[in-house]
Amino acid sequence: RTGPKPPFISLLFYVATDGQGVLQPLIEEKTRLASLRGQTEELGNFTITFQQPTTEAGLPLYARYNYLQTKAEGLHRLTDVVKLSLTPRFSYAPPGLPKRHYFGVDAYHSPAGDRELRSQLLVHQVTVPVPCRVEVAFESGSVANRPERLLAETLTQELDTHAAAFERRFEQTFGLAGKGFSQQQQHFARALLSNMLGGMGYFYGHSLVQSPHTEAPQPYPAGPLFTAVPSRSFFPRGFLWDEGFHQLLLARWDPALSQEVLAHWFDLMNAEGWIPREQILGDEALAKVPPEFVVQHSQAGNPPTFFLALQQLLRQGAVQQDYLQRLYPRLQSWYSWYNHTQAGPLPYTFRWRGRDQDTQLFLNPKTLTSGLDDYPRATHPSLDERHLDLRCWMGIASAVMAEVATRVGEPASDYAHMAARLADNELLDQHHWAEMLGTFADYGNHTQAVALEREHLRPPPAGQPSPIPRLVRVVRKQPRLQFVGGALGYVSLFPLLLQLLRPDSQHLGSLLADMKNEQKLWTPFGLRSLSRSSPFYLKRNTEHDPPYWRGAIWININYLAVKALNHYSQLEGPHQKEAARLYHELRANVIGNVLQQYLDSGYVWEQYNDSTGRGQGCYPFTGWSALVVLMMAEEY
Ligand code: 6A9
Repeated sequence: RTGPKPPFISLLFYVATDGQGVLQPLIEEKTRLASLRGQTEELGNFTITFQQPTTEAGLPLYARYNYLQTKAEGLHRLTDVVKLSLTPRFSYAPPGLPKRHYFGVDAYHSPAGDRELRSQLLVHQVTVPVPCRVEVAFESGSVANRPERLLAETLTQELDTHAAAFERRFEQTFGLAGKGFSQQQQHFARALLSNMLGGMGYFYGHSLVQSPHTEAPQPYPAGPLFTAVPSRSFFPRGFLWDEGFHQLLLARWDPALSQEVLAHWFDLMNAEGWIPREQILGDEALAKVPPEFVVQHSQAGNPPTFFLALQQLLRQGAVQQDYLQRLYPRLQSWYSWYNHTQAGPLPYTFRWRGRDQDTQLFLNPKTLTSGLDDYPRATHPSLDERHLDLRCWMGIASAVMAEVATRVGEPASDYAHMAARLADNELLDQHHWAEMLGTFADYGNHTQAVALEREHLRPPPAGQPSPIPRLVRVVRKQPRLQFVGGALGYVSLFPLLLQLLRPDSQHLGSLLADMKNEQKLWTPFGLRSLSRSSPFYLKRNTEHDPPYWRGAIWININYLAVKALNHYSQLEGPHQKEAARLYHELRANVIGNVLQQYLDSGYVWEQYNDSTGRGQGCYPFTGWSALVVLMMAEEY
């Protein structure tokens, strides 16, 4: 018979141990790995069963089987071992069809030498026509006493029961059906929450830390961290300020879980009260990070968003007194670390440490510690800088500290005093209101006349190759101490975002106007990070460093904006109506776009394009972008 040959495929399932544990295969009909029993420290006893493939309707299918049982140096070598064991000598001949050859796992001879072979490896290979259905069942020893095995219909029914329970609890918690959201919208919201929950992990290992006291980076003490992550596939590790945002959502779902996560993070604090920003714990996490990002600097901060999460938990009435009491000394040390090491040049001002010092190669030296990476700051980093966002974070931190101190019966007045000073709108004006710019701003050594240009190189001596000219920064006008102009965006909004402005403040009116202005921050998809009119808007920072927080829409900050607008819409004042209007529009825009992009692409994204709304950056990113669920639920 001529015509296209029906397609067939081989599926290979690997089962391997990592250092300890045993795997016992059960082989049937000489080449079929039917099941295996295993036992490891982490998993205890378990069985894995490879059912025979069927059609989608459940009828038996022609299939060929191969298996491999061997040892490998470690998990990172499994693919090599499998590849080296493949031979093309196997044949596939369904009744009535011509015989064809395929590659199958066969014998593998581990290379000579006394290398330690840490991993036992079993491979089940099944070669079948497509479409087909293959069921692989993992059953933990703890289900041994069930009347039926957790397979096929039984498993499907169990899953359905759990899914239905999840849906009920989701509705009780967030009430989206009650608010009139469609089935599709509810489904989307449940996917966001379950992805964040599913991305949570238990990590163990040590950071590599550079402190001013030692010459080379030193390993931090090893320890555990139970945490959510920004992106399961791209950044599967803990990030400090991301985690505070994650917990705003998870605290609603399961406050005990949130408290456990926060406790883990606070136990990673060193004697000086510092918690590393990015947690790269264990070999697997390390394997995903380029070497230049591995070392954590013990003078580097990150927005203390755990205070927001704690504030949320306290409002929920979910925190036990003894938990607070045990947390309190750690909170004190953490707060004091920020207060001392990130102090600004004047009382009640703050400055992020650790900005890039090289002013020659960057359009604007980055401030990774602020979390807003390349958001434009003073062009020439100096000790005179005052950072508005950090000051506002410290305002929240101080208020939460005062509240916690009171609750645990410790002296609260220093914290309360600090909170009052940082919420004092006159002092805020003095340090950060830039009359000439008509907005709040950072202060520092700054010039707006900078650009990246191709450097001019002299022709090389005869016979020498010409070097490639780099993009370098040219400064056309010397910097001077002033408010940082040309940088209207998320940083300027912080006094509103963290609700430090009084509802009758006239500056509240101007921030609302800047928000709503399409030439500045407003888009149909959410607030862009940097004004369209800024000279830094969508500008690269170096040849190899595309714009990041220079225009794109980020969901964590949009969440803070929606929350703050909701707050101001409830307080009497001259801007109440406008705040309410913007609240409804911004909320609808952000929810609408993140949902639309999810429907179009199947993913939630790290950021969204301010001209098209398209998801961009890494994906799936079900970290803080999942805060859309709280916007839908109107839980702030
Ligand atoms: C670089 C890349 C395969 C950058 O979400 C985590 C952080 C945020 O805290 C921060 O505010 N992201 C934001 O500006 C991602 C940082 C990823 C750094 C890792 C290595 C290799 O990955």
